[in-house]
Amino acid sequence: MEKAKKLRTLFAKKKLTKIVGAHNGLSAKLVERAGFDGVWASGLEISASYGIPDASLISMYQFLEAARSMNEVIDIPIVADCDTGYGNAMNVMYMVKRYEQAGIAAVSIEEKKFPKDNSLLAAGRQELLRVEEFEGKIEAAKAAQKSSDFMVIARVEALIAGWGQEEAQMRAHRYAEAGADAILIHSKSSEPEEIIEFVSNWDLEVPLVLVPTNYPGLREKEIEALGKVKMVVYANHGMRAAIKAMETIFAKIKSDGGIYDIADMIDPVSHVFEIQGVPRMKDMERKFLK
Ligand code: SPV
Ligand code: MG
Repeated sequence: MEKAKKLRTLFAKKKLTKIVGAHNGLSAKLVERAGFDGVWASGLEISASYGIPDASLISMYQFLEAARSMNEVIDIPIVADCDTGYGNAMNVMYMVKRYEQAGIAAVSIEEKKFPKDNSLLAAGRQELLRVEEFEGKIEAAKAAQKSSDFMVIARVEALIAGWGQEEAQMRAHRYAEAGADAILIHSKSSEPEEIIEFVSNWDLEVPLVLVPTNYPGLREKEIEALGKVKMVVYANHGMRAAIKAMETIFAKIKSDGGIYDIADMIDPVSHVFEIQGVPRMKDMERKFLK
């Protein structure tokens, strides 16, 4: 089944769709192997993988290549975090064509001004577009897609920018009416009350998407009980686990003066080979290397 259709099928189910952030083939494969429904091609993770801030610094093609390399090695759908859509409505149309052609199931674009800053950044620049301009970008995205299964998620940043519940509801309504297939409502509050209030007041059929990074206390069961929320995004937890593990092992090798006491802290290379698909390659070798 096509990836966009797969994602549509997941959204049609009653249960919550759970996707996890990744930035390359390896991390995407680990998300799939862990049993999640899809991959979030995280702008934060992809930027961090270059060792640079999540601030519209790398180009659309670099983000696309990351998403494409993930998509090629997994069977679950990708929701690509496309930041602001890399410019205005024209950039959005160009972007949607390329992402859809690459087999990406959905794109998420946010109502921030280009260049953006990460939403969770303390004292980050959280400047929002005029509502009309972002409506135009959603309409442009929907006009650019070919298959009706491809999804465009509108990401509301009004709570992140501190503009309040009323503004967030108004903007979310306008984007839903402009054709968004889902509304990602983002919050950086450390308590879930802000998001719960938004979800409780949501009165359209268009489903909601949550990213509970800053309010990790809100569990899947509670999200399901709220209704209206169809997808949850665990946006960056693989990368943060990897950073911690790498920092720990590098510090230990440095202080030990060697790699003689770390075997139980790392995976054997055989596990790496297995994830890479070496056994299948060996089967092919037996068949075709003559
Ligand atoms: C990302 O993973 O890049 C996101 C989520 O957009 S957040 O970092 O919370 O903005
Ligand atoms: Mg992002």
